[in-house]
Amino acid sequence: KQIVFATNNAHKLREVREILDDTGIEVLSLDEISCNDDIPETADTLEGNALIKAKWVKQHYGYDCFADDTGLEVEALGGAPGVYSARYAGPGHDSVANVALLLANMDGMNDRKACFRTVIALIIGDEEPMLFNGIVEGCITHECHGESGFGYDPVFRPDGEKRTFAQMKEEEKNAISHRGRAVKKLAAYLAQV
Ligand code: ITT
Repeated sequence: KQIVFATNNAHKLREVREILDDTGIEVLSLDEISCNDDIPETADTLEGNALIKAKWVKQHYGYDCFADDTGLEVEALGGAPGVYSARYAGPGHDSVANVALLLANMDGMNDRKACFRTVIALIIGDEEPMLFNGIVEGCITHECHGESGFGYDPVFRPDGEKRTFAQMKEEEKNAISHRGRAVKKLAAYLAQV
């Protein structure tokens, strides 16, 4: 089975391909369907943005596809940055700036509980879109640890672990991550359609 992953994030693509490696599902990138659109993510929920991205590719390119919208929700910040995780430090700023702002905003805070949440929207043929979610609970560290992964990985330590996601191998992160959990639900669904 071939399916397009509607993402411009090369790290997400890599992780998802690794998770789906032994399933017989072939994941095509936007590059491979010659799509380099900057899809407007204007919704104020993860579900909404995942649906916008998947519907865009279905409508404009005709492919069966799925999209991933992910947010980091910090309890003591009232759930921020949440759906705005990609633009936390403002438009045009990268993950390094987002992470620096998060650590600055949490300076002196003892309650560092947080979770990563992924919502995947899937569109097959002319069926109604399906949603799959994955969540991992953890805490925000006081400084960056580790070099692997991407985004907020250097400051997120999942519960029950001594290491941040950025200190883990990709397979270790995938085994417990928000995205790993959502993609496994997606794979189980695709296996029976
Ligand atoms: P696409 O929309 O093209 O898929 P994106 O990077 O814009 O890619 P999101 O809109 O879902 O993705 O934004 C999520 C933000 O959260 C973004 O800043 C990522 O760097 C970060 N993020 C997403 N998944 C993450 C993960 O597994 N670990 C750490 N940070 C992550």
